[in-house]
Parts: sequence; C-alpha cells; structure tokens
Amino acid sequence: MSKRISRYCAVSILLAAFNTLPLMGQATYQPTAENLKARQEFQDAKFGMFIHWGVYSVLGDGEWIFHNRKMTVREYERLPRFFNPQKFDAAAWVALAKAAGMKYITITSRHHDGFAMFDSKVSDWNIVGRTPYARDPLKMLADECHRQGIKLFFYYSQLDWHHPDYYPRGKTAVDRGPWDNGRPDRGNWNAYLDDYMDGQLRELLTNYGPVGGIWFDGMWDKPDADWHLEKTYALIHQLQPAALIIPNHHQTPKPGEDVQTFEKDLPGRNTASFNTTYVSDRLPLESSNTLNDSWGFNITDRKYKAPEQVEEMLVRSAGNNSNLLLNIGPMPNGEIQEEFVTRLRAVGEWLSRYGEAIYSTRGGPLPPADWGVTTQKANKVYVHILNWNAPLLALPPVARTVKTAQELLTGSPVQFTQSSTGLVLHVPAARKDEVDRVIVLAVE
Ligand code: FHN
Repeated sequence: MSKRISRYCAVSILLAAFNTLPLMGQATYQPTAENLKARQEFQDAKFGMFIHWGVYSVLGDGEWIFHNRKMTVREYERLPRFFNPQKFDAAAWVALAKAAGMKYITITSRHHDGFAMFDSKVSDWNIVGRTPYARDPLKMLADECHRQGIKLFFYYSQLDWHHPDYYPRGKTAVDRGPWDNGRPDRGNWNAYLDDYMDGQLRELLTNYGPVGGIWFDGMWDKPDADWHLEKTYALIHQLQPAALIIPNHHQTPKPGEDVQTFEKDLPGRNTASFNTTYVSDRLPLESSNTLNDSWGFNITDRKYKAPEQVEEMLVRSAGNNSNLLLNIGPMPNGEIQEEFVTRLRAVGEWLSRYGEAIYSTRGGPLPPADWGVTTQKANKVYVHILNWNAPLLALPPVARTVKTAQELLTGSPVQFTQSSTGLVLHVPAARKDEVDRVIVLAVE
C-alpha cells in the first residue's frame, strides 16, 4: 500500500470513528435534567400555535404548490421575488398566540421547498438572500417570544424539493406521476445531510437564543434512507440540551427523540391513515391540526373550524394526555387573516374560564370515551362531559376516594355515588352552547 493510500485509510478510519461517536451517544440517549424539565413544561403547556409560512403563500394555494403544479426549480425560484411581507409584526403574532391561550409557537423555518425563512449562510436560498424583504422574520419572532415569555420551536423539513443533493429522490418525485423539476440526476446525499441540513440546524440553534425544539417533517418521503438521525439529534442536544426533538415521521419513536407527535389525529388513532397506532407511555404527546383545512395560506379554503370544534379538540387532546398544536397559514403580506384571528380570540376567551381543567393536567385517570374525557392534577380530577345528554353519567371505578364534586364554572355541588363498581354523577343540564361541562372531583 502506498504511503498516500495508507494515510487516506487512516484519515477515513478516524473520520468514521468520529462519526460514530454521537451515534453511540444517541443510541443510549439519556435526556439531561434540562431536557426532562423542558418535557414537563411542554406537557403543561397543552396548546401551541403552528405556523406554516413561506414564499408559497404568494400563490395562495397551500405549501405543496411546487409539487402540485409540478413546477420546475427555475419557475419556483421566481416566487421569492414577490415575497415582501411588509405587514409582518412579530409582536402582534406572539400577542395573538397568547390571547388564544397558546403557550408555544412552532413555525416553519423551511418547508419542503427548502426555502429558509431565516438568514442562512449555508445557502442563499433564503429570505434574506432572495426576497425584496431581505430581513429575518424568525429572528424578530424569536426575540419577541423571549420578550413575551413564550417558547419558540422550529419546524424543519428534511424533505427538500429544491436542493440537488437531495438525491436519490423520494416518494414525492413519483407519487402523482413522475415530477422532473430540472435537478440533475445525481447528488451527494451525505453532503445534503451533514453539511447543508446540519449546517442550518446549527444556525437555528446558535443564532436565535434558547429554542424550544426542532419539529422535523418529511422523513416519510424516504422512509428507508439513512437520515444520519443519531448524528443530527446529537448535534441538537449538544447545542441546546433542553431543545426537544419532535419528529413527524409517523413511526414509533426512535432513540434521541423527546416528543411523539401525531398529525391530524389523536394519539393512537389512525383516521388520517398515516400515523402509527403505537403510543409512547414515556414521551410527551402532541397532536397537530389545522384551523381551516390547509397548512399554508390557501385563499379559497373556507372550511374554518368553529371555536367550539377547536375547544373540543383541545379537551380531547388533553384527555388523551396530549398537546394540541393548531395551525394557521399567514398571508404573504405578513398578516394573519381575520377568520383565524376571531376564532383564536374566541378560544382564548373560553380558555380563560376553562383553562384550569386543561393547563398543567395529565390525561386520565379514566380512559377517553365518546361521552368525554378526564384530566387530572394534584388532588383534582376534571370530568369533561362533551357528548352526554342524560341526567346520570355512570363512569368506571376511580381508584382514589372522591370527597366532593362540583361544577367548575359555578362551584355548585354535584351529587355523586362512588362504589367499587364505578362512579355515578348527577350531571347538571348543559348551559346554552356549552361545549364542555366540567365537574371537578376533589380526590384523596
Ligand atoms: O407535507 C407536510 C404538510 O405540508 C404539513 O407540513 C404537515 C404538518 O404536519 N406535515 C406534512 C405531511 O405529513
């Protein structure tokens, strides 16, 4: 073997060894004390604002427009030139989230178009490099979140329809008929992951102060690929140990992940037909959904959910021991449309009265059912009656002794009988438009 080759081999072995170090670290991942504390705070928060915002909003037809219209990279690259969100007001966005009773924000730092909505030095395919706006809204949002005391999470798409090194391509290049968007038929997958993606994650976890976590999406495009997950997860935990890794890969949780998230479904249900039915009993849970039917701004989507539907979703999530991450897609000028604002404010008003039975609770002790759910904290159990019209509600046995039962809103006593076969509540009639009749049980 020549000296040059043997030196090359030695360097390769060293590099390989270096690459496996974080891998070993995440395989035996022990969350730090900060991370465990962040998980609890995450569970206490219960309600978050999901924001899908990118240059696609210019076309007002959702975040998949690149793919749906089978655009070429060259065509799509024109979009940033029209993106100039002069009305973006970070303080107003954060204030709206807080008025809605939301305790954290998760925003797309980049979606499947690969376009960074932040100032990235890794590539100029970003808002500062390519738009007339030329500013970093994520920096403004992060500063404002810190100022107003609310955690900010970054959604990050691992799937990329723009970068040439996202190669071999995944399912979305063929799922609705072949889509050749003009990229070369070659690319360096390792460079895409290790240099481009990890480079951007390093920026997000270095330049924006404490970050709540990274919400990954898009692995489902190439479920069998080696995503170098353990290396990426180790990088995140090394840069910010408290940052939670939340992967929307629709699979059972992997080492190094901190939260299990379910898309458009309660944990364990698979009505959307892409979630796993496995539910972790170890990790905090989250369920994401949309306020109308779209993630990104869709100008003709009028399927707005009523505040009452959102409230029921939130209660059922809490009863399933899960958070609700509710999405809005702001407009390309930076404004959040009125239909979202009014609904969010209505939910916030409702939460100002019912929040005690939701925030900082955990699901149970009774299993969720069609009639409703239970939540609990310390020596209280909250019975949320969502779908029950009869005057008596017979529940399964509650392990702890019930001392008193009363209505949450009025404090009026509620009659009950507890025995080894169950708990029977004499439920008060629902008030007009009352979504959730909450009965508070004091237990010991
Ligand atoms: O393709 C995305 C979609 O655009 C959106 O971001 C949702 C949010 O959970 N996730 C993906 C679909 O799984």
